[in-house]
Amino acid sequence: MMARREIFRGFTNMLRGVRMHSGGIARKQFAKIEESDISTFRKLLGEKSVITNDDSLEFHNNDWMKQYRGNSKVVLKPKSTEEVSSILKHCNARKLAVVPQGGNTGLVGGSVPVFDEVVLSLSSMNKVLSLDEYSGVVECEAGCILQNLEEHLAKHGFVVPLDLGSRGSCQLGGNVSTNAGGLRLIRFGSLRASVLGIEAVMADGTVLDSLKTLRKDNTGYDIKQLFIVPRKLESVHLAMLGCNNFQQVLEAVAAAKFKLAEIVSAIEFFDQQCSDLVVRNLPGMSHVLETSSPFWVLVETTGSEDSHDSDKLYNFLNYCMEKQVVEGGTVAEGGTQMRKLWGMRENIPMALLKEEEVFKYDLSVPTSEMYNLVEIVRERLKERYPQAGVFGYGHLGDGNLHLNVTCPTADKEAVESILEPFVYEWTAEKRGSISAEHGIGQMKISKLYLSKPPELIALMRQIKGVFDPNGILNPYKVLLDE
Ligand code: 2HG
Ligand code: ZN
Repeated sequence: MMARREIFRGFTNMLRGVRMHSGGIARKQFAKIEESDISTFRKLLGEKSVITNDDSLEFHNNDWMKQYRGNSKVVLKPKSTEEVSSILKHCNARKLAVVPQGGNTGLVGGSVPVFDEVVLSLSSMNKVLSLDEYSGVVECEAGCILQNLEEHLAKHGFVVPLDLGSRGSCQLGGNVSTNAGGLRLIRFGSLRASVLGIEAVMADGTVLDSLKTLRKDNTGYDIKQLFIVPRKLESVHLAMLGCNNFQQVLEAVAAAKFKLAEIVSAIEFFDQQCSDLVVRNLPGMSHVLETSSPFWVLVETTGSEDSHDSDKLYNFLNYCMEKQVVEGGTVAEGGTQMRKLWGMRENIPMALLKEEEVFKYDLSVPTSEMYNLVEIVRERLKERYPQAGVFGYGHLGDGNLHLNVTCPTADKEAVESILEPFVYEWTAEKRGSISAEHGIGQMKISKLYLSKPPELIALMRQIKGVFDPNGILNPYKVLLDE
Protein backbone atom coordinates (compact mmCIF):
# COMPACT_ATOMS: atom_id res chain seq x y z
CA MET A 1 0.00 0.00 0.00
CA MET A 2 1.16 3.15 1.00
CA ALA A 3 0.78 6.23 0.32
CA ARG A 4 0.57 8.53 -2.28
CA ARG A 5 1.45 11.56 -0.33
CA GLU A 6 2.08 9.49 2.69
CA ILE A 7 5.10 8.93 0.97
CA PHE A 8 6.26 12.38 1.29
CA ARG A 9 6.63 12.13 4.98
CA GLY A 10 8.21 8.76 4.45
CA PHE A 11 10.98 10.24 2.53
CA THR A 12 11.72 13.35 4.36
CA ASN A 13 11.80 11.64 7.65
CA MET A 14 13.86 8.80 6.41
CA LEU A 15 16.33 11.39 5.34
CA ARG A 16 15.79 13.80 8.13
CA GLY A 17 19.04 15.06 9.22
CA VAL A 18 21.63 17.19 10.70
CA ARG A 19 22.71 18.69 13.87
CA MET A 20 22.92 18.64 17.53
CA HIS A 21 20.64 18.45 20.50
CA SER A 22 18.39 21.46 20.79
CA GLY A 23 19.91 22.23 24.18
CA GLY A 24 22.90 24.03 22.79
CA ILE A 25 22.42 24.44 19.07
CA ALA A 26 22.33 27.54 17.00
CA ARG A 27 19.73 28.30 14.38
CA LYS A 28 21.11 27.70 10.92
CA GLN A 29 21.14 30.31 8.22
CA PHE A 30 17.68 29.56 6.91
CA ALA A 31 15.42 32.38 5.77
CA LYS A 32 12.79 33.71 8.16
CA ILE A 33 9.14 33.45 7.28
CA GLU A 34 7.68 36.70 5.94
CA GLU A 35 4.17 37.97 5.20
CA SER A 36 4.83 37.40 1.51
CA ASP A 37 5.51 33.68 2.20
CA ILE A 38 2.22 33.39 4.06
CA SER A 39 0.40 35.01 1.12
CA THR A 40 2.10 32.61 -1.27
CA PHE A 41 1.04 29.63 0.85
CA ARG A 42 -2.53 30.96 0.98
CA LYS A 43 -2.56 31.26 -2.80
CA LEU A 44 -1.17 27.74 -3.19
CA LEU A 45 -3.35 25.98 -0.60
CA GLY A 46 -6.30 28.23 0.20
CA GLU A 47 -6.93 30.15 3.43
CA LYS A 48 -8.00 27.21 5.58
CA SER A 49 -4.89 25.14 5.02
CA VAL A 50 -2.53 27.84 6.30
CA ILE A 51 -2.63 28.04 10.10
CA THR A 52 -1.05 30.93 11.93
CA ASN A 53 -3.08 31.42 15.09
CA ASP A 54 -1.25 30.72 18.33
CA ASP A 55 -3.79 28.29 19.82
CA SER A 56 -3.67 25.97 16.84
CA LEU A 57 0.11 26.24 16.56
CA GLU A 58 0.50 25.01 20.13
CA PHE A 59 -0.19 21.36 19.33
CA HIS A 60 2.22 21.36 16.39
CA ASN A 61 5.03 23.06 18.31
CA ASN A 62 5.01 20.55 21.21
CA ASP A 63 5.75 16.86 21.29
CA TRP A 64 3.60 14.26 23.09
CA MET A 65 5.98 14.11 26.05
CA LYS A 66 6.14 17.91 26.35
CA GLN A 67 9.92 17.61 26.29
CA TYR A 68 10.58 19.46 23.05
CA ARG A 69 9.14 22.79 22.08
CA GLY A 70 9.53 24.59 18.78
CA ASN A 71 8.46 28.05 17.75
CA SER A 72 6.97 27.70 14.31
CA LYS A 73 4.77 30.52 13.10
CA VAL A 74 2.95 28.56 10.43
CA VAL A 75 1.47 25.13 9.89
CA LEU A 76 0.55 24.06 6.36
CA LYS A 77 -2.00 21.33 5.70
CA PRO A 78 -1.82 20.35 2.05
CA LYS A 79 -4.52 18.13 0.56
CA SER A 80 -2.66 16.65 -2.39
CA THR A 81 0.77 15.63 -3.62
CA GLU A 82 0.71 18.63 -5.94
CA GLU A 83 0.20 20.95 -2.98
CA VAL A 84 3.05 19.29 -1.05
CA SER A 85 5.23 19.74 -4.10
CA SER A 86 4.34 23.41 -4.51
CA ILE A 87 5.07 24.10 -0.82
CA LEU A 88 8.49 22.47 -1.02
CA LYS A 89 9.35 24.19 -4.28
CA HIS A 90 8.70 27.52 -2.61
CA CYS A 91 10.50 26.67 0.65
CA ASN A 92 13.52 25.27 -1.15
CA ALA A 93 13.83 28.34 -3.37
CA ARG A 94 13.45 30.63 -0.35
CA LYS A 95 15.66 28.45 1.92
CA LEU A 96 12.90 28.07 4.48
CA ALA A 97 13.37 25.05 6.74
CA VAL A 98 10.49 22.58 6.95
CA VAL A 99 9.51 19.91 9.47
CA PRO A 100 7.11 17.27 8.19
CA GLN A 101 4.62 16.18 10.83
CA GLY A 102 2.20 13.28 11.15
CA GLY A 103 0.25 12.47 14.33
CA ASN A 104 3.03 13.97 16.47
CA THR A 105 3.15 10.91 18.71
CA GLY A 106 6.93 10.35 18.45
CA LEU A 107 9.00 9.99 21.61
CA VAL A 108 12.32 11.48 20.53
CA GLY A 109 11.38 14.98 19.36
CA GLY A 110 11.64 14.13 15.65
CA SER A 111 8.34 15.61 14.53
CA VAL A 112 8.38 19.06 16.10
CA PRO A 113 10.27 22.15 14.98
CA VAL A 114 13.44 23.07 16.85
CA PHE A 115 13.29 26.76 15.92
CA ASP A 116 10.83 28.37 13.49
CA GLU A 117 10.66 25.68 10.80
CA VAL A 118 7.50 25.61 8.69
CA VAL A 119 5.38 22.68 9.90
CA LEU A 120 4.11 20.62 6.99
CA SER A 121 1.29 18.59 8.51
CA LEU A 122 -0.01 15.66 6.49
CA SER A 123 -3.18 15.39 8.56
CA SER A 124 -5.52 16.55 5.78
CA MET A 125 -4.28 13.77 3.51
CA ASN A 126 -6.05 11.09 5.45
CA LYS A 127 -7.86 8.88 2.96
CA VAL A 128 -7.66 5.17 2.26
CA LEU A 129 -7.48 5.19 -1.54
CA SER A 130 -7.91 1.58 -2.56
CA LEU A 131 -7.80 -2.03 -1.43
CA ASP A 132 -7.24 -4.98 -3.73
CA GLU A 133 -8.85 -7.86 -1.91
CA TYR A 134 -7.12 -10.49 -4.04
CA SER A 135 -3.57 -9.35 -3.47
CA GLY A 136 -4.06 -7.60 -0.10
CA VAL A 137 -2.55 -4.39 -1.40
CA VAL A 138 -3.89 -1.22 0.15
CA GLU A 139 -3.05 2.32 -0.83
CA CYS A 140 -3.55 5.23 1.51
CA GLU A 141 -2.46 8.77 2.10
CA ALA A 142 0.28 9.78 4.52
CA GLY A 143 -2.04 11.36 7.06
CA CYS A 144 -4.29 8.34 7.37
CA ILE A 145 -4.70 7.51 11.09
CA LEU A 146 -3.63 3.95 11.87
CA GLN A 147 -6.86 3.10 13.70
CA ASN A 148 -9.00 4.40 10.82
CA LEU A 149 -7.07 2.21 8.42
CA GLU A 150 -7.45 -0.74 10.80
CA GLU A 151 -11.21 -0.19 11.00
CA HIS A 152 -11.55 0.18 7.25
CA LEU A 153 -9.60 -3.00 6.59
CA ALA A 154 -11.42 -4.99 9.27
CA LYS A 155 -14.66 -4.49 7.32
CA HIS A 156 -13.03 -6.33 4.44
CA GLY A 157 -11.39 -9.02 6.57
CA PHE A 158 -7.84 -7.62 6.60
CA VAL A 159 -5.48 -6.16 9.20
CA VAL A 160 -2.62 -3.67 9.08
CA PRO A 161 0.68 -5.51 9.68
CA LEU A 162 1.43 -3.06 12.50
CA ASP A 163 -0.17 -2.15 15.81
CA LEU A 164 0.82 0.54 18.30
CA GLY A 165 -0.63 1.91 21.52
CA SER A 166 -0.85 5.30 19.78
CA ARG A 167 -3.06 3.85 17.02
CA GLY A 168 -5.81 6.44 17.63
CA SER A 169 -3.63 9.37 16.58
CA CYS A 170 -0.45 8.20 14.84
CA GLN A 171 -0.43 8.40 11.04
CA LEU A 172 0.75 6.02 8.38
CA GLY A 173 3.28 8.48 6.98
CA GLY A 174 4.98 8.73 10.35
CA ASN A 175 4.70 4.97 10.89
CA VAL A 176 6.46 4.22 7.63
CA SER A 177 9.05 6.97 7.82
CA THR A 178 10.10 5.85 11.29
CA ASN A 179 9.70 2.16 10.48
CA ALA A 180 7.52 1.87 13.58
CA GLY A 181 7.84 -1.45 15.41
CA GLY A 182 5.12 -1.90 17.99
CA LEU A 183 3.24 -4.82 19.43
CA ARG A 184 3.14 -7.37 16.60
CA LEU A 185 6.50 -7.11 14.91
CA ILE A 186 7.19 -10.66 15.99
CA ARG A 187 4.33 -11.75 13.72
CA PHE A 188 4.52 -9.38 10.76
CA GLY A 189 8.17 -8.43 10.67
CA SER A 190 9.52 -4.95 10.04
CA LEU A 191 6.97 -2.53 8.60
CA ARG A 192 9.46 -1.56 5.90
CA ALA A 193 9.21 -5.02 4.41
CA SER A 194 5.45 -4.62 4.01
CA VAL A 195 5.73 -1.43 2.01
CA LEU A 196 5.60 -2.01 -1.72
CA GLY A 197 5.82 1.51 -3.05
CA ILE A 198 5.62 5.17 -2.25
CA GLU A 199 4.97 8.45 -3.89
CA ALA A 200 7.42 10.89 -2.35
CA VAL A 201 8.17 14.56 -2.76
CA MET A 202 11.80 15.66 -2.64
CA ALA A 203 13.03 18.81 -0.97
CA ASP A 204 12.93 20.76 -4.25
CA GLY A 205 9.33 19.72 -4.96
CA THR A 206 10.13 16.93 -7.43
CA VAL A 207 7.57 14.15 -7.15
CA LEU A 208 9.00 10.63 -7.13
CA ASP A 209 6.50 8.08 -8.26
CA SER A 210 7.43 4.69 -6.91
CA LEU A 211 3.87 3.72 -6.19
CA LYS A 212 3.95 0.17 -7.40
CA THR A 213 2.04 -2.80 -6.06
CA LEU A 214 4.43 -5.52 -7.16
CA ARG A 215 5.77 -7.99 -4.65
CA LYS A 216 8.83 -8.64 -6.79
CA ASP A 217 10.64 -5.86 -8.64
CA ASN A 218 14.42 -6.12 -8.84
CA THR A 219 14.94 -3.31 -11.31
CA GLY A 220 17.40 -1.20 -9.39
CA TYR A 221 17.68 0.56 -6.07
CA ASP A 222 14.76 -0.11 -3.80
CA ILE A 223 13.20 3.32 -3.41
CA LYS A 224 9.75 2.29 -2.51
CA GLN A 225 6.85 1.82 -0.19
CA LEU A 226 3.26 0.63 -0.24
CA PHE A 227 1.76 -1.79 2.13
CA ILE A 228 0.62 -5.32 1.81
CA VAL A 229 -2.05 -6.24 4.34
CA PRO A 230 -2.64 -9.70 5.79
CA ARG A 231 -6.00 -11.39 6.16
CA LYS A 232 -7.71 -10.77 9.50
CA LEU A 233 -7.78 -14.12 11.28
CA GLU A 234 -10.67 -14.81 13.60
CA SER A 235 -9.02 -17.03 16.20
CA VAL A 236 -7.24 -14.81 18.73
CA HIS A 237 -6.21 -15.94 22.21
CA LEU A 238 -4.40 -14.07 24.93
CA ALA A 239 -2.76 -15.34 28.11
CA MET A 240 -1.06 -13.38 30.87
CA LEU A 241 1.56 -15.34 32.78
CA GLY A 242 3.14 -14.45 36.10
CA CYS A 243 6.84 -15.28 36.58
CA ASN A 244 8.95 -15.04 39.70
CA ASN A 245 12.20 -14.08 38.05
CA PHE A 246 13.52 -13.05 34.65
CA GLN A 247 14.99 -16.49 34.02
CA GLN A 248 11.46 -17.86 34.09
CA VAL A 249 10.38 -15.10 31.72
CA LEU A 250 13.09 -16.18 29.27
CA GLU A 251 12.03 -19.79 29.52
CA ALA A 252 8.40 -18.82 28.92
CA VAL A 253 9.42 -16.98 25.73
CA ALA A 254 11.43 -19.93 24.50
CA ALA A 255 8.50 -22.23 25.26
CA ALA A 256 6.06 -19.92 23.46
CA LYS A 257 8.21 -19.91 20.34
CA PHE A 258 8.68 -23.66 20.49
CA LYS A 259 5.16 -24.77 21.48
CA LEU A 260 3.06 -22.12 19.72
CA ALA A 261 5.34 -21.53 16.74
CA GLU A 262 3.47 -20.04 13.76
CA ILE A 263 0.44 -18.83 15.70
CA VAL A 264 2.33 -16.48 18.06
CA SER A 265 1.40 -12.87 17.29
CA ALA A 266 2.79 -10.99 20.31
CA ILE A 267 5.04 -11.62 23.32
CA GLU A 268 5.22 -8.63 25.64
CA PHE A 269 6.37 -8.23 29.21
CA PHE A 270 6.17 -5.73 32.06
CA ASP A 271 7.30 -5.81 35.66
CA GLN A 272 5.07 -5.41 38.71
CA GLN A 273 6.32 -1.84 39.15
CA CYS A 274 4.64 -1.04 35.80
CA SER A 275 1.27 -2.54 36.71
CA ASP A 276 1.29 -0.83 40.10
CA LEU A 277 2.02 2.47 38.38
CA VAL A 278 -0.84 2.03 35.89
CA VAL A 279 -3.28 1.31 38.71
CA ARG A 280 -1.94 4.19 40.82
CA ASN A 281 -1.85 6.83 38.09
CA LEU A 282 -4.78 6.07 35.81
CA PRO A 283 -8.34 6.32 37.10
CA GLY A 284 -10.47 3.31 36.28
CA MET A 285 -7.56 0.88 35.99
CA SER A 286 -7.33 -2.08 38.34
CA HIS A 287 -5.03 -5.08 38.66
CA VAL A 288 -5.92 -7.97 36.38
CA LEU A 289 -5.28 -10.57 39.09
CA GLU A 290 -5.37 -10.36 42.84
CA THR A 291 -1.97 -11.93 43.23
CA SER A 292 1.08 -9.90 42.33
CA SER A 293 4.07 -11.22 40.47
CA PRO A 294 7.46 -9.64 39.78
CA PHE A 295 7.00 -10.17 36.03
CA TRP A 296 4.05 -10.47 33.69
CA VAL A 297 4.26 -11.92 30.20
CA LEU A 298 1.50 -11.46 27.63
CA VAL A 299 1.36 -14.14 24.98
CA GLU A 300 -1.08 -13.66 22.10
CA THR A 301 -1.85 -16.16 19.38
CA THR A 302 -3.62 -15.48 16.10
CA GLY A 303 -4.66 -18.23 13.73
CA SER A 304 -7.40 -19.58 11.56
CA GLU A 305 -8.63 -22.61 13.49
CA ASP A 306 -9.96 -21.90 16.93
CA SER A 307 -9.90 -25.40 18.43
CA HIS A 308 -6.40 -26.04 17.09
CA ASP A 309 -5.10 -22.74 18.45
CA SER A 310 -6.79 -23.18 21.79
CA ASP A 311 -5.35 -26.72 22.14
CA LYS A 312 -1.92 -25.37 21.36
CA LEU A 313 -2.25 -22.58 23.89
CA TYR A 314 -3.34 -24.94 26.67
CA ASN A 315 -0.52 -27.35 25.79
CA PHE A 316 1.89 -24.50 26.08
CA LEU A 317 0.43 -23.39 29.44
CA ASN A 318 0.55 -26.94 30.82
CA TYR A 319 4.11 -27.29 29.66
CA CYS A 320 5.02 -24.04 31.45
CA MET A 321 3.32 -25.18 34.64
CA GLU A 322 5.00 -28.61 34.54
CA LYS A 323 8.40 -27.08 33.97
CA GLN A 324 7.68 -24.53 36.70
CA VAL A 325 8.33 -21.70 34.32
CA VAL A 326 5.30 -19.73 35.42
CA GLU A 327 3.70 -19.30 38.81
CA GLY A 328 0.20 -18.52 37.66
CA GLY A 329 -1.78 -16.43 35.26
CA THR A 330 -4.98 -16.12 33.31
CA VAL A 331 -6.38 -16.70 29.86
CA ALA A 332 -8.69 -13.97 28.57
CA GLU A 333 -12.22 -15.14 27.92
CA GLY A 334 -13.63 -12.87 25.25
CA GLY A 335 -13.02 -9.34 24.03
CA THR A 336 -13.60 -7.45 27.26
CA GLN A 337 -11.01 -9.45 29.17
CA MET A 338 -8.60 -9.21 26.28
CA ARG A 339 -8.91 -5.45 26.27
CA LYS A 340 -8.29 -5.39 30.02
CA LEU A 341 -5.09 -7.42 29.70
CA TRP A 342 -3.85 -5.40 26.76
CA GLY A 343 -4.94 -2.20 28.54
CA MET A 344 -2.49 -2.91 31.35
CA ARG A 345 0.41 -3.12 28.91
CA GLU A 346 -0.64 -0.35 26.53
CA ASN A 347 -1.34 2.19 29.26
CA ILE A 348 2.14 2.07 30.76
CA PRO A 349 3.43 5.08 28.72
CA MET A 350 0.35 7.10 29.69
CA ALA A 351 0.84 6.24 33.38
CA LEU A 352 4.51 7.27 33.16
CA LEU A 353 3.53 10.59 31.66
CA LYS A 354 1.71 11.47 34.88
CA GLU A 355 4.98 11.40 36.86
CA GLU A 356 6.96 14.60 37.42
CA GLU A 357 9.93 13.59 35.26
CA VAL A 358 10.52 10.56 33.07
CA PHE A 359 13.63 9.37 31.25
CA LYS A 360 12.87 6.99 28.41
CA TYR A 361 15.23 4.43 26.92
CA ASP A 362 14.20 2.30 23.95
CA LEU A 363 16.93 -0.30 23.60
CA SER A 364 17.63 -3.44 21.62
CA VAL A 365 19.68 -5.84 23.71
CA PRO A 366 20.14 -9.59 23.70
CA THR A 367 16.94 -10.95 25.28
CA SER A 368 18.86 -12.76 27.99
CA GLU A 369 20.40 -9.44 29.12
CA MET A 370 17.26 -7.34 28.89
CA TYR A 371 16.35 -7.11 32.54
CA ASN A 372 19.91 -6.93 33.90
CA LEU A 373 20.04 -3.30 32.94
CA VAL A 374 16.81 -2.51 34.80
CA GLU A 375 18.23 -4.11 37.94
CA ILE A 376 21.59 -2.37 37.62
CA VAL A 377 19.90 1.01 37.21
CA ARG A 378 17.63 0.33 40.18
CA GLU A 379 20.70 -0.52 42.26
CA ARG A 380 22.54 2.62 41.17
CA LEU A 381 19.66 4.88 42.19
CA LYS A 382 18.22 3.26 45.24
CA GLU A 383 20.44 4.68 47.99
CA ARG A 384 20.67 8.28 46.93
CA TYR A 385 17.37 8.70 45.11
CA PRO A 386 14.83 6.44 46.81
CA GLN A 387 11.98 8.34 45.18
CA ALA A 388 13.14 7.44 41.70
CA GLY A 389 11.05 4.74 39.97
CA VAL A 390 12.65 2.24 37.61
CA PHE A 391 10.33 0.43 35.19
CA GLY A 392 11.07 -2.35 32.71
CA TYR A 393 8.71 -3.47 29.98
CA GLY A 394 8.71 -4.02 26.27
CA HIS A 395 8.57 -6.24 23.27
CA LEU A 396 10.07 -9.39 24.67
CA GLY A 397 9.78 -11.39 21.48
CA ASP A 398 11.94 -8.76 19.69
CA GLY A 399 14.51 -8.10 22.43
CA ASN A 400 13.24 -4.52 22.71
CA LEU A 401 13.44 -3.14 26.23
CA HIS A 402 11.64 0.03 27.30
CA LEU A 403 13.51 1.15 30.40
CA ASN A 404 11.81 4.15 31.96
CA VAL A 405 13.02 6.05 35.02
CA THR A 406 10.89 8.57 36.89
CA CYS A 407 11.88 11.06 39.58
CA PRO A 408 10.80 14.28 41.24
CA THR A 409 11.77 17.42 39.33
CA ALA A 410 14.15 18.43 42.12
CA ASP A 411 16.30 15.33 41.42
CA LYS A 412 16.15 15.52 37.63
CA GLU A 413 19.71 16.58 36.85
CA ALA A 414 21.34 14.37 39.45
CA VAL A 415 19.39 11.33 38.30
CA GLU A 416 20.17 12.09 34.68
CA SER A 417 23.89 12.16 35.43
CA ILE A 418 23.62 8.67 36.92
CA LEU A 419 21.69 7.38 33.91
CA GLU A 420 23.64 8.96 31.10
CA PRO A 421 25.89 8.11 29.40
CA PHE A 422 25.85 4.90 31.47
CA VAL A 423 22.67 3.35 29.96
CA TYR A 424 23.79 4.05 26.39
CA GLU A 425 27.32 2.82 26.97
CA TRP A 426 26.10 -0.36 28.65
CA THR A 427 23.88 -0.99 25.62
CA ALA A 428 26.73 -0.33 23.18
CA GLU A 429 28.96 -2.73 25.12
CA LYS A 430 26.37 -5.45 24.57
CA ARG A 431 26.38 -4.55 20.87
CA GLY A 432 22.78 -3.46 21.23
CA SER A 433 20.96 -0.53 19.64
CA ILE A 434 20.37 2.76 21.46
CA SER A 435 17.11 3.16 19.57
CA ALA A 436 15.21 -0.03 18.83
CA GLU A 437 12.06 1.57 17.46
CA HIS A 438 11.60 5.20 18.54
CA GLY A 439 14.26 6.67 16.27
CA ILE A 440 16.91 9.31 16.92
CA GLY A 441 15.01 12.59 16.54
CA GLN A 442 16.50 15.31 18.71
CA MET A 443 16.88 13.15 21.78
CA LYS A 444 19.63 10.77 20.73
CA ILE A 445 21.65 12.72 18.17
CA SER A 446 24.78 12.78 20.25
CA LYS A 447 24.46 9.03 20.99
CA LEU A 448 24.14 7.82 17.41
CA TYR A 449 27.84 6.96 17.25
CA LEU A 450 27.26 4.31 19.90
CA SER A 451 25.17 2.28 17.48
CA LYS A 452 26.67 3.22 14.10
CA PRO A 453 30.30 3.38 12.99
CA PRO A 454 31.55 6.72 11.59
CA GLU A 455 31.68 5.38 8.01
CA LEU A 456 27.96 4.61 8.09
CA ILE A 457 27.10 7.96 9.64
CA ALA A 458 29.08 9.67 6.87
CA LEU A 459 27.12 7.69 4.30
CA MET A 460 23.82 8.68 5.94
CA ARG A 461 24.88 12.31 5.63
CA GLN A 462 25.69 11.87 1.95
CA ILE A 463 22.35 10.21 1.27
CA LYS A 464 20.48 13.02 2.99
CA GLY A 465 22.39 15.47 0.80
CA VAL A 466 21.29 13.74 -2.41
CA PHE A 467 17.62 14.26 -1.62
CA ASP A 468 17.90 17.55 0.18
CA PRO A 469 20.98 19.52 -0.96
CA ASN A 470 19.95 22.69 0.91
CA GLY A 471 19.25 20.77 4.09
CA ILE A 472 15.80 22.34 4.51
CA LEU A 473 14.01 19.12 5.49
CA ASN A 474 13.75 18.46 9.20
CA PRO A 475 17.04 20.10 10.15
CA TYR A 476 18.65 19.63 13.59
CA LYS A 477 17.54 15.98 13.75
CA VAL A 478 19.38 12.63 13.64
CA LEU A 479 22.81 13.77 12.41
CA LEU A 480 25.20 16.12 14.13
CA ASP A 481 26.67 18.84 12.00
CA GLU A 482 30.19 18.06 10.93
C1 2HG B 1 5.39 1.09 23.75
O1 2HG B 1 5.84 0.01 23.37
C2 2HG B 1 5.92 2.34 23.13
O2 2HG B 1 4.47 1.17 24.57
C3 2HG B 1 6.30 3.41 24.18
O3 2HG B 1 6.99 2.08 22.30
C4 2HG B 1 7.46 3.01 25.04
O4 2HG B 1 6.95 4.75 26.59
C5 2HG B 1 7.82 4.03 26.14
O5 2HG B 1 8.98 4.06 26.57
ZN1 ZN C 1 7.41 -0.04 22.08
